[in-house]
Amino acid sequence: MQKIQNFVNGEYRDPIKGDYIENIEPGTGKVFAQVPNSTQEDLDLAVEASKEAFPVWSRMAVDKRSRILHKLADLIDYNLDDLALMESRDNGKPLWLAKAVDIPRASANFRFYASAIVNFSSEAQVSEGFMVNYTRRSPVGIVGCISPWNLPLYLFSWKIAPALAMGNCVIAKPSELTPMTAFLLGKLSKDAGMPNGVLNILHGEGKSIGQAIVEHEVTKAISFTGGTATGRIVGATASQQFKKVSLELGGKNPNIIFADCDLDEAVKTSVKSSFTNQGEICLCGSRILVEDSIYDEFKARFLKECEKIVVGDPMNAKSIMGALVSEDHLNKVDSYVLLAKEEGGKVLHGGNRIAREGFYYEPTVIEGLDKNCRTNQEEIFGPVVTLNKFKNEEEAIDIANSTRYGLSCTIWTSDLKRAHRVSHAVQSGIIWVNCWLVRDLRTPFGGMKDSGIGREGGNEALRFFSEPQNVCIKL
Ligand code: TXE
Repeated sequence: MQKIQNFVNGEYRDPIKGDYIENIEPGTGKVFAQVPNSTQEDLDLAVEASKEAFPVWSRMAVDKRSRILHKLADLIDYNLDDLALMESRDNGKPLWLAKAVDIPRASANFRFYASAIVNFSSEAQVSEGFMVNYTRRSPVGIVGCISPWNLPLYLFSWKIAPALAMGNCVIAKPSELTPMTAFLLGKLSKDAGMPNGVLNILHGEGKSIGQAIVEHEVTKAISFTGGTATGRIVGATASQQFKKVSLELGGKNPNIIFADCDLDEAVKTSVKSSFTNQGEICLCGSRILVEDSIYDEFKARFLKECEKIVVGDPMNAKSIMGALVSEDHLNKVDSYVLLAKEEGGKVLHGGNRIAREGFYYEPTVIEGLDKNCRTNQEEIFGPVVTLNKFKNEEEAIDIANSTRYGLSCTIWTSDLKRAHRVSHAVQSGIIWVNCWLVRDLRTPFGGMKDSGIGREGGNEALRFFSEPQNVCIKL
């Protein structure tokens, strides 16, 4: 049984108190590793290492920092197969998906920020003959990065890459459900030439070591991705010390389909936006809103495509969906389908656990629910979508905006004016028109309302991980 370790001050270390938690493989339901359940003593070591490393890393020439991050991206590419296998075994997602998306995106995240930092500039204002003002953007110092289980290395790297590029030292905690790729990243960062103590990776439960990272006075900024309930706790803790905090939380994203859309494309992409990664992506379009004139046709075509979805062993190339991340999460998803039936919903497809070892659930489609019922209001975060119809644009926008979330929205229409009009009326931080999950890393990423605060991505993330200072010099 593999016992993974923390990565502190450039070396792998056992947890000081010797406490471990079991890591269960979703695809089999069996324990496949032991994960450190780190404590304050482990954090103290990471803090000392970060403090020691900060002067060197923050003052390192930007192009040298950039080269180290480019090298790390190369090493991720070179180790793609091993990383993808660990990602798939850890999370339950199909191996082909980890190979095609998760690991390449982790490499792309480091490469993007390795480039962005050498092109990053700040501002100066000159009042001729009177004064010069310039904004100095220095690293914040030591930052805490806490990431979730759904896209483990993808989102772990999405946080730590800009933080490192900006010259900060990082104390990072991956989800205790999916620690393996972050564990492997430690060695790769050392092989890339990153000085000891710049990146420290602590494993363990959120309520203990996660909370301790947020509470520690040395972490000056916290970047968190996870559930809205946890984000509320993290935000409240960080604000006590006036820390910078970025919260990328849950979503209950509308997928709005107008009668004038390219229906073939809308159906094909809606299957992906409903069930990719077992529906465990905060950007999934879990509420499908269809203009009533095409509702029956869309429903028939969508259900026909759902029939083709193979749910199975994540290691099998034929599996379109793998396993849900844990037994708890499987029970949560199943409880929402039971709730949907109680709320009057009709299950059109799926709606059942799959009787085999591991945590498998059928892709599930439910219609006939009111927009305000819990099933349409709460984030399920699994392979469950609801179908609703609308009469006109106003009703579509009203339903879309009827939840406390505001992360993303997809709009299917051939009417350009309508695309802009509806986009501007929907309360979501990210809008896709006639596409889904198309990403340009320069764009600000994040949500409104209960989907969080702050924006990741592009220069927004570099600014988040920097401390602006205005210097005014009288001429
Ligand atoms: O997230 P948690 P979970 C949603 C989704 C899911 C729900 C719960 O609905 O069902 O959140 O998922 C750490 N201080 N999303 O339980 O609890 C924890 O160890 C500091 C959407 O995985 O939010 C983990 O590393 N850290 C989301 C991370 O926070 C704490 C993706 C996320 O855990 C902590 C994931 C604390 N007090 C879940 N408590 C998205 N937006 O993509 C926990 N953690």
